[in-house]
Amino acid sequence: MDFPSSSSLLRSSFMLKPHPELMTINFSGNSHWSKRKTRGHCLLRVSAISYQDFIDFSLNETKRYTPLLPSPLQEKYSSMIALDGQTRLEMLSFETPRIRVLRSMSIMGEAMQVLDFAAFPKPEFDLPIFCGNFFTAANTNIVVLDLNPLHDVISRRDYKEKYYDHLMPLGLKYTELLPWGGKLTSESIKFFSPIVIWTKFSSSKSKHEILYSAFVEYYKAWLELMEQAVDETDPSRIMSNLEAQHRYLTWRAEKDPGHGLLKRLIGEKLAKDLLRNFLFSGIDELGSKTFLDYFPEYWSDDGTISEKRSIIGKGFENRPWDKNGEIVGND
Ligand code: BLA
Repeated sequence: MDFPSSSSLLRSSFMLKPHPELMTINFSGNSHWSKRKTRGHCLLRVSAISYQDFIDFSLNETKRYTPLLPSPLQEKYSSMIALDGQTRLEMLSFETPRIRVLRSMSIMGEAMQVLDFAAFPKPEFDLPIFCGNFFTAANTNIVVLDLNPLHDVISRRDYKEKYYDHLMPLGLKYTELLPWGGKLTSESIKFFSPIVIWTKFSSSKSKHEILYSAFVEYYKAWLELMEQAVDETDPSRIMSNLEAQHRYLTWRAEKDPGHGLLKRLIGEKLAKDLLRNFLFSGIDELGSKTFLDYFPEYWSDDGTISEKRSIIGKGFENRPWDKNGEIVGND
């Protein structure tokens, strides 16, 4: 089954001149957040939601563990204004002795706020990849927060035990507060861990506060793992980490659900460059396999990569792991 890259709702909120009501969010409560009254409701503008606190926290917290060094990506990627002339993209990138790339991209506009934050370990470490992806538009928030497993948690029980068993209570706490977001591209599930937070919600002060504390706790948990990690010296294990990370980068640079929006924001050429050389940088350096080598099911009749986002289709109406992090599946 194929499906459009993004809903007409999201397209209209970006492409058309935004209707004032589409740019606001129902909100009731007292806060310092920017709000205005319309027809008796307190409305919170999308542009009043900011992911800056998330970035500030993560950089300050990382510095408590390790020196944050500038990344070579900084020179080329810092900020951009989208084709609409008002939406702003901000990029930050660093490295540390154990982190190959620590980077964030935030998108700030009247119709959307986005954070894409990731930490990619050096190949000597089999650490999970930290992944915080938050998309906020007028009517919805789409959230993925996870310590994405580098190796398969189903076939590699040792990997699940090493990194996730002790984090299950943390995962359970937040997956109750931020419930499963419903069906998603089935291929994605293999890139997710048993503690993944995949959720959708309408904006409210309390939901955004929960999301912030989930991000803080997940990032702290990841930093602790990084601190304790022992670097691998066996060349075959380093190679296996390298290939697993390359496969992950190859998948996301080609099929991440945010691509359509990114292309509309900055045009196809710049979007491709940003994806391959900033967001998922390492594709050209960590390995030489192609997308079709890793995912041959995407071959199309003319020998190119199928444009479908998913070959299997959407699945997983409910959370497919039990409280012990065992896959139960419920496609
Ligand atoms: C939607 N983003 C989604 C969805 C997921 C993710 C699961 C639901 C749609 C689907 O089923 O695929 C996120 N999927 C991920 C992540 C991984 C994965 C993080 O496999 C990691 C392995 N989202 C962003 C950014 C933008 C963005 C940077 O992170 C925009 C620039 C937008 N995400 C975005 C939009 C949608 C979406 C617009 C709705 C698109 C749609 O449903 O077609």
